[in-house]
Amino acid sequence: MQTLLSAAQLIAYEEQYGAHNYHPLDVVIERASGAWVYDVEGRKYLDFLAAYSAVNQGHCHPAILKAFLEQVHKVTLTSRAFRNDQLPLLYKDLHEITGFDMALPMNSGVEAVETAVKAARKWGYTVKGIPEGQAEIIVCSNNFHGRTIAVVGFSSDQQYRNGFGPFAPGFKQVPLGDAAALRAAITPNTCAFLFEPIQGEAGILIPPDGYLREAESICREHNVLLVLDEIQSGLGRTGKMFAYQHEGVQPDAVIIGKALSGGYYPVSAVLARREVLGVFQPGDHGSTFGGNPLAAAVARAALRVLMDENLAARSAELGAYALARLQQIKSPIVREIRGKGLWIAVELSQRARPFCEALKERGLLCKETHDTVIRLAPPLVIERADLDWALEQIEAVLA
Ligand code: IF1
Repeated sequence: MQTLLSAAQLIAYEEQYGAHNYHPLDVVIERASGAWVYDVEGRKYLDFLAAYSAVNQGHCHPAILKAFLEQVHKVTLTSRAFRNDQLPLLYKDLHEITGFDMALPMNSGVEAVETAVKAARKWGYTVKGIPEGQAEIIVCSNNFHGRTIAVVGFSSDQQYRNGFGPFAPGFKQVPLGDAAALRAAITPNTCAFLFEPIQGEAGILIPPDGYLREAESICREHNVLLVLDEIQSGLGRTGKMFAYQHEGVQPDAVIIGKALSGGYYPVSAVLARREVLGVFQPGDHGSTFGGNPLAAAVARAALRVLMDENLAARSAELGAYALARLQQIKSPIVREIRGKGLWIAVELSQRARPFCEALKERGLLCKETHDTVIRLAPPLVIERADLDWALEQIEAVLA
């Protein structure tokens, strides 16, 4: 549909009638393709956020569109009261691609996080033998797992929590990368250690090499589930299908979302060993939309694109190139540049927002995180020449 209103008018509507829980850059996007987006005034921008990694496959990928359109004409929603012909195929694909025994589909990322928390607690009671009501889950400080009451309740960021309590008990925080703190936090009632293998919102914080292996062995030693939130780090972003593969660990459960649909539709899932997801009995958990045939068809196509186009390998190659080039920048305001795959943080000694504004003026869309970090996360399908152009813009604004 052609938008006939000006950007200014659309922004005015949004400010007047929408809740102000965001402070977006003032670019009003009307359409997109691959790594490029186009605003209502016909300007084009290279997308260096990729909807927080939900469009790793690029915007409006034609293969996902085809699957979406085919399915939307057949049946979109059956509820889980009945079976549908798409969900079993998604289960099989997820099993074959990831190796996990079972999956449980949900919609938004945070719903899948809640699902993993429920599975871990029930596993704690029914398998590990923790006394009812006593299960503890260890999380990391500076985590970001979503916005529900339970999940913001175990955030360390005051803005996410303030004004929203009371919160669910049963969560403890340890710093990411600190194996001794993890070991000290474990009690006989600990059922799981839940964390992002690379913390996205916290500023693309990468724990020291070997930490995942150490966390895995501590969890094994104490019969604690290793549960990874790969909603943002997974599905190719860091240069592997999953970030945990960089260290060859085997989590008990992994949570995925975002790029599981390539941006067409909210689709998330918990993947786990049979012993973990096996705790759910009929009626224990569910969702009206989770596992619907449209979501399943879209997710299958999105996964197929990741595999067919080797997007994880592309992320590794282009990411290593971009990181090396950015690290050449000599600028007094650059504190550190770090990243894995096409997921790079430029940490400044001053506020990042003005630089994101300046990059927007040059046609490059980035979003700051934690005030001083510019995060770079283009769709993994980005062309090498477009990446080069973007790096030139970043070099120019930092010079
Ligand atoms: C927002 C951040 C990114 C996530 C991980 C679970 C979820 C997310 C590791 C929840 C969601 C989002 C949500 C979005 C902005 C964004 C974000 F800056 F807030 F932290 F990506 F960096 N686990 N991340 O990153 O998934 O329920 O949203 O589908 O504005 O809240 P969801």
